[in-house]
Amino acid sequence: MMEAISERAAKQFDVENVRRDFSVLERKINGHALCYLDNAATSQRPKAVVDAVVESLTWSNANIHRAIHTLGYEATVAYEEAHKKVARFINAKSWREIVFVRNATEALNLVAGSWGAANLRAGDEVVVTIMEHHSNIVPWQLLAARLGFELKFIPVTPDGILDLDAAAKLITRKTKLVGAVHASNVLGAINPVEKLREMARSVGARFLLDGAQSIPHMAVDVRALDCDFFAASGHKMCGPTGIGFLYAKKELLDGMPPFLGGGDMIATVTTNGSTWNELPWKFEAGTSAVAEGIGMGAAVDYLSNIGMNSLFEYERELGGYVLEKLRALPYVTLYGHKRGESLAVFSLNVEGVHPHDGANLLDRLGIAVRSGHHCAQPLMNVLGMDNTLRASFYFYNTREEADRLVHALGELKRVFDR
Ligand code: 7TS
Repeated sequence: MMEAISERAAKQFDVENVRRDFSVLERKINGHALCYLDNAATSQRPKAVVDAVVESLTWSNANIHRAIHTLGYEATVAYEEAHKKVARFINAKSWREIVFVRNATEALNLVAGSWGAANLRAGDEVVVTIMEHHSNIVPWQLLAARLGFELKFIPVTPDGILDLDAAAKLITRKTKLVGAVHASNVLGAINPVEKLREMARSVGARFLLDGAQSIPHMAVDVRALDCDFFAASGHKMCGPTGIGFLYAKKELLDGMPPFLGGGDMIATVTTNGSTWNELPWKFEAGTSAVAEGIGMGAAVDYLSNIGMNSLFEYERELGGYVLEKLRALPYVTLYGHKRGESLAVFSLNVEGVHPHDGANLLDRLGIAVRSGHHCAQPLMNVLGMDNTLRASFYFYNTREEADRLVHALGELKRVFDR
């Protein structure tokens, strides 16, 4: 039954049609058609997003929330509308729960710097997973050094999935926040976040999701997830760089102190003190990334038009195809993808080939992948790897591109065996 539904959804999705929205896919790199498999680092942007940014910069450029002239009004309305689009996209109760920031990193720093600094003290514990990107580790380490609370890590099993038995023991009455990456940027694993949320709730802890990798690929419903915080970057979901968002429940944002102080985030300022603007502006200090915010709104429109379920099914089917091919290569070690559901993100090593050399040779064949530690060194350490090659697919990738990757890995092996 699942098979049939999945096949149908994948058929409705017309990859050749969506590829036409991305001019960059027409590029030749070193004489080969570009095969872009570095989507976990950043996605490409469709024409609709580029047009929205250019349109804003060209025709409606003004500062927002300040001027009463026409351009100021247009920019203000469009920027606010982008918040509403993001709110609808993730099914937030109110658009005032959406705070625009620079990227997921800034969203996570906002949670630590505002909620964390106001609510954590010595004796408390914050529990995150060992799969976190550095951006959901380092802000907590910095704060722990100041406040004296403890940061603990949920381990992974040798299969590369979260160890929920260990999580159940680590999450106790001392735990004030449980934070988890929704989908891993290294292993592709989609984490059992509902189970973690239940553990967090059972001890009265807040629950934070790093959705930087999940939201580009799957339908996200923050009310169904019932998370307190959700962080994302625009540039991984077809939007511009320099823009991302933090979702947080309104009652939490209401009680949190501002993160940055300055223009636009205040209601009144006197020499004795200040009062804060209404949400979300209380957390958006200074002149906003207006065109980028509008671009992220256009990205959300674009993805909604495709349909996140149809996109997810297409990628699941493509990911299954890639997995089968990679597993058939005896000289490739693939990390993760052993149990549970995963995105089409494949971290691997080719016997006898350093990942940087591998990535370099793949680039000569027009194939863009990332090599390195993927900003997840604690995970790499426990899995016993320093560096990997990572091929991360998105909805505009095809089976032909997967075949090119597999063929090129064979080339790598042959070249380095010589
Ligand atoms: N969280 C996860 C899970 C990520 O994968 C990344 C970026 C971030 C947070 C931070 O996003 P930023 O937009 O604030 O930088 N991950 C990667 C990657 O895997 N390769 O390059 C960036």
